[in-house]
Amino acid sequence: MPININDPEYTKAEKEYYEADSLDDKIESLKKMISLMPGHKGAENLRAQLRTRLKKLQEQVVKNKKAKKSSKIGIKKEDMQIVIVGKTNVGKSSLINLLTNANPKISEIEFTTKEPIIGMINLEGIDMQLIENPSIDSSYYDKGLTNSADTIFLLVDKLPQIEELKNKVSRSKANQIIVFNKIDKLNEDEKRKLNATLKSKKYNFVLISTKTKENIDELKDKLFKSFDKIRIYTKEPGKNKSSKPIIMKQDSSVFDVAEKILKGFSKNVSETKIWGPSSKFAGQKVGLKHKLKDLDVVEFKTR
Ligand SMILES: Nc1nc2c(ncn2[C@@H]2O[C@H](COP(=O)(O)OP(=O)(O)OP(=O)(O)O)[C@@H](O)[C@H]2O)c(=O)[nH]1
Ligand SMILES: [Mg+2]
Repeated sequence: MPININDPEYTKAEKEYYEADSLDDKIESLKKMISLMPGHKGAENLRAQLRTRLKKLQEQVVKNKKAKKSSKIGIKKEDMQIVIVGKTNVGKSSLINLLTNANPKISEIEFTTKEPIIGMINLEGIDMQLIENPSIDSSYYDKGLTNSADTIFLLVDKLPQIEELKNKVSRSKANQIIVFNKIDKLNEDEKRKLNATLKSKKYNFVLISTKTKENIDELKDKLFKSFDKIRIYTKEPGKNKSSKPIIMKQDSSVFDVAEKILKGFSKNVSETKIWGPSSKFAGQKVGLKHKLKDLDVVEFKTR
């Protein structure tokens, strides 16, 4: 039978418990609640219930720690980590399933994912991990995972969720991409309006559907851009550009690319021509200090 506890301290702890957005905070407030419980017999049942809940949360902490450890195994230094954050049922598992080799359970039942799901994806030659963080409004959510990400997808299927998520991840320094899912449910007019609203807020966003695979390429493109890397094609005089770009840091110069592909022999370069976004015209001759942009093509003539 539910009992009424009139202690304002207890009520405060209980409120903290329900509002806590991390496991640690939940455990703290639950411990406080237990310590503030009245000692009489009528409260025995409730006390037992709270203790069971506490035990479950503590077990989850151990599990999450294990999952986190395994998520770090085998990551090469240049690898990137993307974490999907969102409320339950927005399609986090569906997105992992679509983009990576992982096959998590997808279901209309709430809180299906109870521990982080890790999938691998290779984008433009960069290996990266895409991780589903369990629903942000559940005790399975792992704040640390979000905070260590390079980029986070704030995955939503309704507008008000955006501000809610943004508030909850305010401590993370990761790049943020708002991914609005399930647009297959909207008609053209609704899509246009949604697009205009998100634009007016100056969000970095993309509208997708994991069901129809709409705009998934745009999502990948936005993801690549969030890493602050640029793709540079190289070419030899009289030949076509390389089929695969080399990946360089943002703000790299012609010198950096020459050093990388000529393995330190940039002094052998006698002439450099460029095509693409950083050139004033196709085939422009530039010096070694010239700063490159994403998708430039660089041609080196060596002596
Ligand atoms: N119409 C439509 N339904 C979708 C789309 N993406 C996912 N769903 C459905 O939404 C429900 C939830 O999908 P999940 O991928 O399991 O969602 P989740 O965010 O991982 O949910 P939890 O792990 O339970 O928090 C499932 O019934 C999916 O089939 C979409 O693009 N369009
Ligand atoms: Mg899931």
